[in-house]
Amino acid sequence: MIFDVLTLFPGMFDSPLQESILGRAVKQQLLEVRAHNLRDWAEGKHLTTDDAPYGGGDGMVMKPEPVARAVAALKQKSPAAKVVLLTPQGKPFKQNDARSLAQESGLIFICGRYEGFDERIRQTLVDEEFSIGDFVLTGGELPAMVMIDAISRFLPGVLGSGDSALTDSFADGLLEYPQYTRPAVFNGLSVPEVLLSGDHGKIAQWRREQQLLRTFQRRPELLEDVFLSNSDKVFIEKLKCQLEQQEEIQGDDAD
Ligand code: 4GX
Repeated sequence: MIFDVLTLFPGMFDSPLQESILGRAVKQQLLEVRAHNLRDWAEGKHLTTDDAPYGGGDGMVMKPEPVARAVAALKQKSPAAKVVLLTPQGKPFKQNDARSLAQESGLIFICGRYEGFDERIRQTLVDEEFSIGDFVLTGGELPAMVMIDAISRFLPGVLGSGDSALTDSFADGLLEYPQYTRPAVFNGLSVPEVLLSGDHGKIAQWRREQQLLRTFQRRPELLEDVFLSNSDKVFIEKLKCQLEQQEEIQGDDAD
């Protein structure tokens, strides 16, 4: 897969792609990231890529023409590539988006600096607009790198069989169960006995219940979109009853 990135800071993509799993995948040519300097498509003595906003106000706005020229040039080489814009106003980027974008032959990421884009970039050049979370960063480069990382895990051969994308958190839409390794006691805390029992059926059941418990406690909204077996549903009903009882006790205390 080819990821083209338009940015004023192409160097930001170097080291994350040289290390660890992505470093190996790049060496094996399973993916390629081409970071292009947007200034290469700028014009004028100062090669400006930004300008003051119409209507006044603080901050600068990214000019549309350099981005349009750059996207046109990149699309000549990869006509099928989808153009992705990173902004806090975008659609929240989810694991399912990573999974489906991994099916594309190429993606072109537009990374903004400044306070904003000329709206016509969004209207005429962009296929999909994503946000990686409800916080404000200094530019779109780290969000693009985050998306490249999450998408690359779904490309054939990138993950070894050990850390398969199919078996980890979110593969089934639930949070992960707690994991333990040696020593058996650490800072006075023991490993749950069931994990030492050797009973693989019991261990699988405990892990499933821990996943359900964690998801129920920390991210209950995720349970709406998950396939639940009958025994999963029974377990969650128990959790709901426990929660109601606790709330009754707290209500009584307050009286
Ligand atoms: N998830 N940012 C983009 C510059 C900018 C401002 C306005 C277009 C319009 C972000 C996020 C994010 C900060 C990237 C502002 N570009 N992107 N940048 N959160 O915070 O994706």
